[in-house]
Amino acid sequence: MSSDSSRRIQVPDELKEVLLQFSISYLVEQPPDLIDFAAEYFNKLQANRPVIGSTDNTADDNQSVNSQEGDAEPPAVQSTRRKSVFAEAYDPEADDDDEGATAIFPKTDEQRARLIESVKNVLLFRSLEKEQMNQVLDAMFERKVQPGDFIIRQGDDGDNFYVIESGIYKVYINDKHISTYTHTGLFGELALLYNMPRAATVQAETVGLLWAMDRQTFRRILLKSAFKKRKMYEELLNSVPMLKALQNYERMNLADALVTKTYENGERIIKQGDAADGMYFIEEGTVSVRMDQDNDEIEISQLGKGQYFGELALVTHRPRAASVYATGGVVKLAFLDVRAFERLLGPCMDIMKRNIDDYESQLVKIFGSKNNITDTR
Ligand code: 1OR
Ligand code: 1OR
Repeated sequence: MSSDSSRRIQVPDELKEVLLQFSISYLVEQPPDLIDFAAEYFNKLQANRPVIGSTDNTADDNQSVNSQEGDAEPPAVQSTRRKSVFAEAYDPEADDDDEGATAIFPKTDEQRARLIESVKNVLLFRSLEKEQMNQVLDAMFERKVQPGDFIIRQGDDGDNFYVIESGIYKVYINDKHISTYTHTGLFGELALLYNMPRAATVQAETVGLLWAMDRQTFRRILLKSAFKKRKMYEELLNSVPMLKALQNYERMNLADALVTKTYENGERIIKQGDAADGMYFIEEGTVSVRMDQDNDEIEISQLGKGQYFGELALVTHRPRAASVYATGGVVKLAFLDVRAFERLLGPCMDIMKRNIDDYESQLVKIFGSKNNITDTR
């Protein structure tokens, strides 16, 4: 980089994370035009900024992977060194051995707790579903390091990706010290992401603990999951009539903001009277909507795949108007938190309000009177 050997480049974690997220978005989307894609990506990131970079963000906001359906071409992330970075385009369909054997490294409860703590702030992991997260946690293994150990050598083939639990690690490029990790962060992802030789050498300065993940797991689960999640929500969101009011682009934004939650048969998802934290789209299964009535609950509606609920309290800023339970087996929901709701569903507001008017007329039919569910509108 610089010929001035006294100059040390500190690489902020945020920069790495942002570039990594961007790269993954690019790889999973493979848009035809890189620059258009990048412009749109970073504009969106900026528009969603209130949460970016603040100390403790919620998963969905931090996770702004990206949107836009195809337009773009080859990129230039880290263009100073990896010119052919995207030569090997990621083809998740060709990578269809993902259900195959992923290594499992048994862990004690204590180890698992430490691992969870270590990966808590890794954005890349936040887009994982519970199931995938578990696979990833299972596949990670602990590595103790001693001062002076070389974890990665520049130019080698990429084997593992590392999350730091503790220790100080120095990064060298062409024997020049360019940055240091102190007890936090991740490294070794670039070679796996781009299928390129290691870009730098990483050496432990102190004793330390790392959590490693092999290349296959990284690509099969982390990279592939981002792609799959997008596809999955794309289909779900295309099947929700209300969301036709959104542009494709906006729907993809929405897909990025969703978090999958699963509930067992009979489990309560929403409790009438509670404050609202978000709304739900039904990916799989059915739910029963019930209202309190004379110390009992009566079912007022059943909802299934492609339908949504929990929007009413967000629109009216009132407590939950009804309780909602999982019925008929496991229910898989896509949860949208209130902040993302307000940011992303503006164009659907009129439709939601019309549907809410329907609730009111149903209410009159069922209970013979208005039950105050929407009267603050
Ligand atoms: P890797 O798999 O290539 C070496 O193995 C790792 O060092 C690399 O992934 C990153 O995780 C980490 N350039 C390249 N790799 C870096 C850098 C870096 N800093 C840390 N690593 N920098 C110099 C860029 C010219 C700093 C980033 C701006
Ligand atoms: P929420 O945030 O108030 C409960 O949490 C959710 O149940 C509510 O949003 C709606 O999404 C959903 N009346 C009120 N809420 C209903 C109704 C409903 N149906 C589903 N929800 N009615 C049923 C209309 C077929 C009218 C009341 C009888």
